[in-house]
Amino acid sequence: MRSLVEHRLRTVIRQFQVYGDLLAASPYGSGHINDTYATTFNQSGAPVRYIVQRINHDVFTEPIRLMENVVRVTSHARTRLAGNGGVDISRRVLTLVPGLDLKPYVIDENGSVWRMYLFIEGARTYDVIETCAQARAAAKAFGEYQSLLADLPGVRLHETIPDFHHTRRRFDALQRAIDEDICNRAGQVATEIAFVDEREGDVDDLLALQARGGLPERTTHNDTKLNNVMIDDHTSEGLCVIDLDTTMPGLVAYDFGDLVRTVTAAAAEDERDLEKVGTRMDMFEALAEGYLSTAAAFLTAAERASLAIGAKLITLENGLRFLTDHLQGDVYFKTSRPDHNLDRARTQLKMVESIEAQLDTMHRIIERFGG
Ligand code: ADP
Ligand code: GN1
Ligand code: MG
Repeated sequence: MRSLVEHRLRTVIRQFQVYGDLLAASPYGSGHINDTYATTFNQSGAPVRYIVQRINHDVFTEPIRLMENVVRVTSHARTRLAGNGGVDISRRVLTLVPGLDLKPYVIDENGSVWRMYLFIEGARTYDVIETCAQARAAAKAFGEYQSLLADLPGVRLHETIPDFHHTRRRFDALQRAIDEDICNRAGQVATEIAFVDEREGDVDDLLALQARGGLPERTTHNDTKLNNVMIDDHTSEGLCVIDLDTTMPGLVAYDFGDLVRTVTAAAAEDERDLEKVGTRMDMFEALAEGYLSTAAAFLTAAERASLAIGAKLITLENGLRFLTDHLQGDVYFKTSRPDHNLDRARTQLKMVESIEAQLDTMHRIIERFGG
């Protein structure tokens, strides 16, 4: 007998405009937020795959507005790519499959919002980087994504998570979690709390610069971790930027920074052996080269100078967020073992230390590639 979950999934899938018989559906990927499934249909005798996702509405409280953003962003990127004479466009930008009512999503009986995308074949995402060439390719793709969205027409995109990268508010949220200590875990993380407290002044760096008008607001991705870009299996190029839920107004420094956080890391985000954790400068160099090859043309001098700071701050921010979630009882990020968020927080703080030690070199490398 099929499980209730599978039954619900099949019921939702039937409401998308897709031909053929559903052959299989199973959980897919290692994202921390949405529920992602790979599904396979028999279409005229050939298996064709689609991605189906349930949007996490605890995290994204206005999923319909979020989908409005996704439609605008993917339509604009598709038009721009076609205008540039691009080929293979359905592998270079996400394509939504509409519901039977032609809406770009389906709402299930529990009120959850689901979407379906064409499955991008012949490409994959990586949780841990393998080569400098992949780093260069991933960064080039995110630079191009920002560049494609630089002339997005119409009103400002919805902020799908308000204050998503407001580092001061992230710091304050951690302080509240420490004060409340609802799971009685704060005693266990005194070292981590002390580390973060020493850096309190830093959390305002980019916020202050932006408030003074020193950094422009752009349309940014805001979740540029390595496993949010598909790398082509054959050409190794950064083919398609995915996970567009947080594409909204933001600072380019955090997009570049999250690449540094996830790509230069010598170990996985949840590695327990901190001896293995640190930032690798060969990877950083590849990122700077790749990113600036597509982004340098539209960046201001102040933005270029903010990139390395962005790397430090977004890594600190992830450390703050994982630690906050640990103290609050693991309610935000998906976890699969006890102390999972604590392990993640520790790697992030170790990465912050490593980035701090190499900040001057990072600035010099960025200058070399067009800063
Ligand atoms: P989350 O918000 O949970 O991180 P993602 O949108 O990043 O969800 O999807 C999770 C994983 O599913 C990705 O890392 C990627 O491997 C895979 N994936 C997502 N969309 C597609 C797609 N259109 N084609 C192929 N794989 C995809
Ligand atoms: C989440 O959705 P995913 O797994 O790509 C999170 C990011 C964090 C990241 C840490 C919407 O990204 O902000 O940096 O985990 N996404 C959201 O790995 O909170
Ligand atoms: Mg993702």
